[in-house]
Parts: sequence; C-alpha cells; structure tokens
Amino acid sequence: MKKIALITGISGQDGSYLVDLLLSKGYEVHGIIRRSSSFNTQRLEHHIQNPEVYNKTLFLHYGDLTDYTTVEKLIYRYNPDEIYNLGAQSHVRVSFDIPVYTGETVGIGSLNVLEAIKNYQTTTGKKIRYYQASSSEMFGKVQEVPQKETTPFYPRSPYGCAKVYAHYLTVNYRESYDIHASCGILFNHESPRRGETFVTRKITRAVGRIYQGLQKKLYLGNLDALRDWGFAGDYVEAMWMMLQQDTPDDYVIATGKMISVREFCQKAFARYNMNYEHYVEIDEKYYRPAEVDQLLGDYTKAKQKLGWEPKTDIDSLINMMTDYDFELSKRDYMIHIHDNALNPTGSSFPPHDKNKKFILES
Ligand code: NAP
Ligand code: G4F
Repeated sequence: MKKIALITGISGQDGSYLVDLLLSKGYEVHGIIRRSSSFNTQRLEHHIQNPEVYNKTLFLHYGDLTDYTTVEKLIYRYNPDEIYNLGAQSHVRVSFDIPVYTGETVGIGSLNVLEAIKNYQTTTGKKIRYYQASSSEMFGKVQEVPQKETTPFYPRSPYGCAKVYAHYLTVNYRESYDIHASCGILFNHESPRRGETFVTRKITRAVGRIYQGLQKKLYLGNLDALRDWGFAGDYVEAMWMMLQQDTPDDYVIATGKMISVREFCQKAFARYNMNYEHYVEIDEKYYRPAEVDQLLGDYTKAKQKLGWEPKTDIDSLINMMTDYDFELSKRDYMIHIHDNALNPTGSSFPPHDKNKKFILES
C-alpha cells in the first residue's frame, strides 16, 4: 500500500529534495506551506508544473508550525505514516535578530508536531514515525573533535538553543509515549537549492555575477570558520533511512571532512580562474555575537546502522553549485541587458548598480 508522508518545511532546500526522493519511492506526499505575499514554492516548481504529480501524489496545504491546529488537522485528515519536521527559521545569524520567533518555530513548532502525534496515537491507536531535523549547531563551542551522537551540546545561538530544546523533546516523547521518533543531527549541507544568504550559496552566486560584471565585490564575515559541508541530496536519504528502522534512534550525518569559508571561496572562484582575494572583502556586520568556530562530524553510527555514507565530496559540491550559479548569472546578465535596453536612462526599478552590495542581509 502507498505510504503517506507529511513534511513541514517542504518549500525549503531539504524539503524539496525529500519530495523528489519520496515521490520516486511511490509515496503520497503532503506538505505545509506558509502563506506569503510572494512566491515561496520555486524549489517545488518542477513537481507543481507536472499534472501527473501535483494534486495527485503531491499536495500542498497552507499552515504554520506555530499553529497547533494546522498540524493536528492535517494529521487527522491524511493519516500519515511518516512525518518529517523540517520547518524552521533556520538562519543562525538571523536568530540573534529574531530570537523569540526562532524559538517559536524551531522549539514550540516541534512541540506542536510531537503533541499532535501523541494525541493522534492515543485516540486512534495508529502509529506515526517522526523525523526531527536536529543540527550540528547544537554542538556549538565543540566539546570534542570530531562530534558524534554522545558529544555534549554547547549551543552558541538562539537557533542552536531552540534546536537543543526540540532535540530533547523528541527524545523525551520517544521515551515517554512510545513514539517512533528519530533525530538526524545533520551537519551543514548545501546544494544549488540552498538559500542565497547562507555562506556557500552567497559565494557561488557571487562567482558567476562577478564574472559577468554584475557585481564587483563579495562582502563576507568570518572567513576562518570551519564547516563539514555535504550535499543536501545525500542527506535526505539518511532522513528516510532513519524512519525505515525498526527502532528509532539519533544519528550524526556528516562527511567527516571540514574546510574553512576562506578555502571554500578559494575553490569556488578558482573554478572560473579567478583569485578570490581580488573580490572578497570583510564586512563586520556579518560577524555573529557568538561564533561556532568549527564543526566536524563522525558519521560512523549512521554508516554501521543505516548503511548511509555521503556520496558527494566537497570539490564536487562546490563545482555543482558554482556551475549552476554560473548559468543563473548568464540569465541575470540577459535581464540586465534587457532592462537597460528598455530603459536607457537607468531609472528602472530595481536599479542595476554594479557597486551595490548584491545580498543585503545575513
Ligand atoms: P530552509 O531552506 O531554510 O527551509 C526552511 C523551511 O521551513 C522553509 O520551507 C520555510 O518556509 C519553513 N518554515 C519556516 N518557518 C516556518 C513556520 N513558522 N511554519 C512552517 N514552516 C516554516 O532550511 P533547510 O536547509 O531546508 O533545513 C531544513 C531543516 O533542517 C531546518 O529545520 C534546519 O534548521 C535543519 N538543518 C539544516 C541544516 C543545513 O545545513 N541545511 C543542517 C542541520 C539542520 P518558507 O519557504 O515559507 O520560508
Ligand atoms: O552558511 P552559514 O550561515 O551556516 P551556519 O551558521 O553554519 O548554519 C547552517 O548550518 C547549520 C548546521 O550546522 C544549520 F543548522 C543551520 O540551519 C544552517 O543551515 O554560515 C557558515 C559560516 C559561519 O561561521 C558564518 O559566520 O560562515 C560564516 N560566514 C562568513 N561570512 C557567513 C558569512 N555566513 C553567512 N550566512 N553570511 C556571510 O556573509
């Protein structure tokens, strides 16, 4: 029988890759999207435009994690076998600006889903398997290197603190109410679908735009931070694998290798024969009140118990993202030419100013 999955955060990077995976496995997929004044479903467009898929095996529902009734209503209406809780205000720097909202989506949002599952299981006797998107950001000021499932947490941001809360809630609901709930402690994972204010995508977008003359400089914060970066497409497979186990558990998902933001820049610019030192400048506004200096994951448990291993190394990831964004920058260039032709006085909105900082925040 066809399995049914419910995904929160379906319009995000991971949500979109997970949809690709679950549809390819024959699932019926339901996702919660937020009402927005502008489009927020671009990452799902390839499915939305497919009449064989949209509203046949993929269904989108308006809702919000902070609204308990959203989650409860969808669970009772669609009886999902699996719930993947990926929704979050997921930007660490922004969590310092909006700590309360971050706590509400990441922390209370997860509690809403767990409570709804508990109540559903109690009243119907049916079981739902739950995936919690835990984060390596919980390790924060790392207490050992590399980090594994038993490494103590030391979060360094409102986001990290909220993720720790959601992580322990998941463990507690598993132990208290016999819920098949697993936490994936995922280290940074990236892709051409990564949000453009996360550092990797900010860099790969800039490479193409600088090459096309659409941008002069790339302004970044701490270049010395070290991260264990993997490919999002590989990581959603691990999420699915966790929910196929007889016993729920928590797993670190990582590549076991880390490089600095500086080295990432060097590799991405070098892909198009450019020296990053000519283009990258520091803007202190991108520094964080407390930084996570390094993250390096040990995925031994996932390898042994799930049979999961990363398939994409850092060089392949950088090339994938840089090449994708290079093509995007060609499109940007054509739009720029077109706008200038339509309005040679340059008074168009938005203005194309080469000296303007391209991305405004984070
Ligand atoms: P993302 O691209 O930022 O996507 C976040 C998703 O959450 C979006 O669909 C967003 O909707 C949705 N969302 C935000 N607030 C919501 C709310 N109040 N109610 C319902 N949905 C809400 O994040 P991602 O990279 O895919 O990450 C997925 C999950 O894994 C997140 O929980 C993140 O914290 C966690 N995680 C990510 C990484 C990583 O490196 N990517 C590592 C560890 C853990 P909109 O599209 O409308 O904004
Ligand atoms: O790309 P980032 O913003 O990712 P960060 O903070 O590591 O968080 C991501 O990974 C977590 C897993 O560990 C997730 F839980 C979280 O949701 C998110 O997906 O920043 C990476 C590093 C940081 O040290 C930051 O200080 O890059 C440094 N950085 C330097 N300049 C910058 C910039 N980060 C951003 N976003 N923008 C900059 O201009």
